[in-house]
Amino acid sequence: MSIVSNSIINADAEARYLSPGELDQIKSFVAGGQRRLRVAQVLSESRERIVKQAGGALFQKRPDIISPGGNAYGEEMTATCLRDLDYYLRLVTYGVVAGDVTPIEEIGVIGAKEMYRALGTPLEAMSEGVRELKNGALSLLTGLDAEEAGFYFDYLIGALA
Ligand SMILES: CCC1=C(C)/C(=C/C2=NC(=C\c3[nH]c(/C=C4\NC(=O)[C@H](C)[C@H]4CC)c(C)c3CCC(=O)O)/C(CCC(=O)O)=C2C)NC1=O
Repeated sequence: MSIVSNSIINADAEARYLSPGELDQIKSFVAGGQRRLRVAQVLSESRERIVKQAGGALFQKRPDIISPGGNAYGEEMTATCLRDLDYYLRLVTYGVVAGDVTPIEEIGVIGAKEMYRALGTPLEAMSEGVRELKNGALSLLTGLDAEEAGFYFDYLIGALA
């Protein structure tokens, strides 16, 4: 789940101390801690705005999904669609805090494509929605903070496409 717990599990499986290489990796994980927490805080605090804007941008690009016959057509389905965008933004904050894509993968990627196919939800539009989340999120971040967040959004965009 994170470099710390993974390293401990691996080392203990071999009944050994953490190796210098593992300690180095943990050191850089700890050194980036402030930044990751700051990024997660910004995204959490701005979640409503980020999701609303991303939804608006997605529906403008893909009016078909909210038109009759579209997967997100009708008030209830549109709300479910926005809820999914909020889910994915939340998962990105988990990844940022953990410094690892595993929580995103385990909670929101494994089995997701099959599920969306079964629901008739267009995956490329879902991925596009995450891209819009990224645009909104990165407009609130700069430098290494933006880079850090961008990594997790890019992972998800690729995983859902
Ligand atoms: C945190 C992990 C997690 C995820 C990811 C998740 C997704 C998820 N999205 C669903 C539905 C849905 N998801 C969408 C989303 C969209 N339709 C579109 O055309 C757009 C591309 C997109 C919005 C960007 C829609 C419209 C439904 C309802 C589809 C239906 O009921 O026919 C459902 C089916 C059950 C339900 O309606 O709640 C699940 C489980 N649930 C979870 O617990």
